[in-house]
Amino acid sequence: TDKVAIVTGASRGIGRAIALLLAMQGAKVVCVARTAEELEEVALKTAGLAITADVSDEADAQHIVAETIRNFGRIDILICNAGVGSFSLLEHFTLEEWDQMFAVNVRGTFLLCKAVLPYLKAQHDGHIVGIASDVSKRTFQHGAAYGASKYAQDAVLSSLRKEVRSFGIKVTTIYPGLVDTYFNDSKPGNPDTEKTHLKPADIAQAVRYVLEAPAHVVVDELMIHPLTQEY
Ligand code: NJP
Repeated sequence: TDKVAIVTGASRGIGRAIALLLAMQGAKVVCVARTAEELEEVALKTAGLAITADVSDEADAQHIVAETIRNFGRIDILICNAGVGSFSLLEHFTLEEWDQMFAVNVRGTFLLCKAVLPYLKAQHDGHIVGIASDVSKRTFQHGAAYGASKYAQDAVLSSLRKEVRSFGIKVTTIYPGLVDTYFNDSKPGNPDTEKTHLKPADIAQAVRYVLEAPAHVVVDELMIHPLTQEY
């Protein structure tokens, strides 16, 4: 493939694994995150473009898309992966934490989708893949803020799917269970999570599967859990 793909949250965890796999398959990858240093390492490995940006900022979202077009002339794939989460009883959440989860998980998805759409529509082609969560579809204690943001992100993506189908644009939402990443201040690779969590590469393989569907097929939704996870 010689496709051009924007991957948000590409510096670590799931986004990094997606960026590496897409690059291995020959895609030109635009790697986005807020922290330049980690991002440069991934951009080097993917021989792609690193853009330090905050997906929750409208000017940054437009900049990501403009730079992609300036460098590669088109956009085929947008992976809305950047996300944050923290967990506590509702009464202990601060307004700041609430707003931050909605800013990155919901506004970020909205802004990036909005910014790429004119290009995908003009091409009459393109694929948006959102990394949502299994908790986009169920509630749990300590998850009021994160869960609400992931329900909202899911609604953004599934509304969009219905709006763009007639333009030849696919929208896929992936709902992972536990994945061994840096999410919520965790550290991947410790022996405890070996059996209980998916690996970022497992999600990257799911992304590959949905992207490789024949032209007439769209995978709307894909839920993926570790076999051991109770939910
Ligand atoms: O998390 P992590 P994951 N603008 O922390 C970037 C969902 N998910 O890979 O900006 C731009 O290792 C951040 O870079 P930096 C989850 O909700 C996960 O697990 O420098 N980029 C880093 O590259 C999320 O949507 C699990 O801090 C921003 C990346 O995002 C997605 O999977 C379960 C940004 C985060 O890497 C990837 O999370 C589930 C911003 N404003 C869903 N804010 C799980 N891990 O168990 C953050 O159901 N980033």
